[in-house]
Amino acid sequence: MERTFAIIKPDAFAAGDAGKILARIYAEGFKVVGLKKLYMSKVEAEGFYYVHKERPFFGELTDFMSSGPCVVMVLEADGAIKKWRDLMGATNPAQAEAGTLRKEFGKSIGENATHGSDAPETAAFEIPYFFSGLELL
Ligand code: 3AN
Repeated sequence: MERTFAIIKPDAFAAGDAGKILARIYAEGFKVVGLKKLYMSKVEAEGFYYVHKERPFFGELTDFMSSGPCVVMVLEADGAIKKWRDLMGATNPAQAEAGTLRKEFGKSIGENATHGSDAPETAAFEIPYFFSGLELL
């Protein structure tokens, strides 16, 4: 079993799509090991996305992620990292395949409804950024 870190981003949460996204997560067979709503500060968003700090969209990305509440989760499944990224679809919703979450709920490359760890090392940083061990029992 593998764990990955996932976010229902502020755009999808504000649109009232969190329940529909969670229903898809369960339907696809993930175990939800951790889940909470939070309202990230700008500094917290900058820390989370520090690997992107040199990218031109870093300011826009961290403004957006701290623009409203989101839902952070730890999902468990066989091959959870790839399985969740497949369910999310391409970063740009316009290029995401039919049936993916970003196709259905994303608005743009920045406001794309969901986040998921892209590798085991990323998950190993992202999970403890938001969750303590006690929250994942
Ligand atoms: P992914 O989330 O699919 O791994 P990355 O790692 O390329 O995509 O980008 C990290 C986040 O930065 C994405 N979730 C996306 O919302 C945002 N992002 C990527 N490219 C752009 C862009 N050109 N303009 C605004 N935001 C972007």
